Amino acid sequence: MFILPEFKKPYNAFEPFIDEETMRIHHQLHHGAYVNNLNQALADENLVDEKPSLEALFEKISDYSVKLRNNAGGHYNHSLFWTILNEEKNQPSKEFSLAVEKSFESFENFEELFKKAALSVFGSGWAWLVLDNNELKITTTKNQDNPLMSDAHQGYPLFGVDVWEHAYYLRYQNKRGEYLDNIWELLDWKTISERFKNQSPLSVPFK
Ligand code: MN3
Repeated sequence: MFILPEFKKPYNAFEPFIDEETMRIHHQLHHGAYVNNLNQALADENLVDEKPSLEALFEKISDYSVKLRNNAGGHYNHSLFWTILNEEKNQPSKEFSLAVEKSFESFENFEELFKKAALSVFGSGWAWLVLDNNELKITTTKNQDNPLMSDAHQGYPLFGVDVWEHAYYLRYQNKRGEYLDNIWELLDWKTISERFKNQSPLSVPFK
């Protein structure tokens, strides 16, 4: 069974950019529900004994139910999201910075393009920076879809930003742009640079 990863910081760690109540509800209730519903969906499809990884499920995602799709995506997306937020600012690696400049000319331009993409998501979804054939690209997905899903084939996600209203509504209401500007202050460039270097599978807890 998948289990909800522990939240490794106090829920108020990202104040004032993301408020404590939003973080608590987002982790315990939203992410918690994705994990529970994913376990149910795996049971419904007799997949529990196989103990498939999230990446293995994504490879054959169109073979499975919508419930499995939404909740496997929800579990991966949120597990990744918590790891790429850090209230202590850090710097990207040289290799990653060069790749950003190669694809987007400058970091400032990258930030602007990312924000534009994230604002363009109609309704609920995610904006992503992916690595596709050694090239950085900005993409978006609807609902809890993930760039690794076989019918999306967008590449390996270096980081994603949750643009569901539940990620920001308490503090920002309809001001998604302001949330995006502020979340940029929290991105953990060290972790993102490591994902760029290693492209490791996401580590998620089981019991
Ligand atoms: Mn969310």
